[in-house]
Amino acid sequence: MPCGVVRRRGVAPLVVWCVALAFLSTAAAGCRRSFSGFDGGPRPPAEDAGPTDVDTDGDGLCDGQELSRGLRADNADTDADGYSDFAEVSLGDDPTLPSSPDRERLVFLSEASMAAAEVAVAMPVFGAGEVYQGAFQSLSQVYPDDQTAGAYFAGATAVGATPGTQVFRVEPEAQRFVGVQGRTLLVFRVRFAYQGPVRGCLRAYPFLYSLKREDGRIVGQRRYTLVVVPDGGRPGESTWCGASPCW
Ligand SMILES: [Ca+2]
Ligand SMILES: [Ca+2]
Repeated sequence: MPCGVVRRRGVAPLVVWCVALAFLSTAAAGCRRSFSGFDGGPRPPAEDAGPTDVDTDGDGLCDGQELSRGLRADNADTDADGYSDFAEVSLGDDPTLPSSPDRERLVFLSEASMAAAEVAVAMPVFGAGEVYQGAFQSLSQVYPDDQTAGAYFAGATAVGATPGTQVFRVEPEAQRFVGVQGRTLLVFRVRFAYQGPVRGCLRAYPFLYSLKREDGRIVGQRRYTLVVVPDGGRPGESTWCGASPCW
């Protein structure tokens, strides 16, 4: 026990040390409460966080949540990066950091009939003749509607490898590379198509693309966010969908 380390130096240092440990423990517990969120954790107590049923800026995040996270309750986009506080919190991004979310991991899909989007996913492997197969997976729904990225998923294909000579065969529709030898970059294309009702506001859905070896082991994984954008709009100009009641 750390307290024992200072016991030889007298009672006063021991008390100070223990009080400090108790303070830090309490502070850490408070932080865990504040940042519990869409993983199903409890809301912070009202007396710690402020109003829990008022959403002054209408972004979907209650004033109490905004204050407990150091966000502006009167501004839907605290860091002015075009992504609402509620969207960033729900996706696990940092609503106080303009460089978050990572723009390299966003896929934009227009909310218009026949609209399509795609992303190239490249993952390196070091093969010894094995089979590698890609797989799309929607992450659990964190935005307050009934959709996931899977609702817009239109298929994925294996498109090529670098160097191509180190792959025996490519099976595009099966998302599979057969007989991979040595250090090789495997490239897949993941496609989305818009379908469903027009909501006229931005929303975002996370998804994973994973690479499995033939023994079932996942050897690569990338996380992206599909951002559905009103026709002709974009982040920074269009309004983000909120939540009612606020979270
Ligand atoms: Ca709010
Ligand atoms: Ca933001």
